[in-house]
Amino acid sequence: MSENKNCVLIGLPKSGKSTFVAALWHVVESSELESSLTITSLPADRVYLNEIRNNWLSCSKLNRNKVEFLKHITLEVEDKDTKIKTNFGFPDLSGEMYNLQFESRRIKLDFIDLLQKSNGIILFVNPELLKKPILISDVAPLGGGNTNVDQKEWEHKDSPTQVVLVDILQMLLMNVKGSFKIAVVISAWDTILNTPDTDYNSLTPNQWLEREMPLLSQFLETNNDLFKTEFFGISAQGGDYTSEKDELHGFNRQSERIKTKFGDEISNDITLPIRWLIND
Ligand SMILES: Nc1nc2c(ncn2[C@@H]2O[C@H](COP(=O)(O)OP(=O)(O)OP(=O)(O)O)[C@@H](O)[C@H]2O)c(=O)[nH]1
Ligand SMILES: [Mg+2]
Repeated sequence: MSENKNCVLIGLPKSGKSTFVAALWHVVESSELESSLTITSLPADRVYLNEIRNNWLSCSKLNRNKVEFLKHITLEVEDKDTKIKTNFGFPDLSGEMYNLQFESRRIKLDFIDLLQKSNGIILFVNPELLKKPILISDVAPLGGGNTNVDQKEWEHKDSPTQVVLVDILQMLLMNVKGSFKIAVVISAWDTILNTPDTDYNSLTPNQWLEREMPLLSQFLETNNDLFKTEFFGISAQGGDYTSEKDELHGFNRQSERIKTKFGDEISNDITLPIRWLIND
């Protein structure tokens, strides 16, 4: 008998959700590499999974999912060590929907239903698309005076990424019960590994979040009585599809281009966050 576990993938547009799903599906279906989880039966509906996987294999960017998009995916997975089987459900959703949740401060009932059936979430952050806070010192020197910054009406889309994510998490967490887990995935981790600054490219995912998104990091830390948190740096593509395409195609086994940083360790195992979410 397999246990049922569910999680919701959360992240703003282009945060890397669908690319993660595409790479994960390739890894578990192809069994090219030994990973922590394997699938024990194929899901009935594989059309979407195969479509995004084909894009992933040919190093082509995925289309952004539209607001109303919701693709239910359930995989029956087995843990390599414990041999425990789990039916793991995780719908792929549109990042635009989360933007709308932030703007309207409303969550649809069917989304609340998804959350209440879930044991956790995977929160995706794309380090390439961070909107950083603007410091008061950058805008107006003390005592006023001229500034070179254009003045304009504030809009929701001007909010720093970490403010939006904390707001979304606060709304979501009001609707969950029992023990809950948050796996934070910093996507496009290759962009961090490829920077020449050795202090930066050697950061653990947790240290990266503390440094680049302190509000989100502190929110997760202060609320650690409400949920457990773990941090993963994942390069689901393995690199940039334009400038590094030849190198990415050069891998005999495409699963080898994936990189996962967990603590100080780097591996190809993209299943690690799922395994952490599933295990008690
Ligand atoms: N360099 C690099 N870029 C990545 C990686 N993963 C995703 N990206 C890029 O990030 C962007 C968004 O990827 P998606 O997976 O489509 O993002 P999403 O969260 O599904 O976006 P929505 O469907 O709009 O919610 C694309 O431009 C990808 O090429 C990676 O591992 N490395
Ligand atoms: Mg998507």
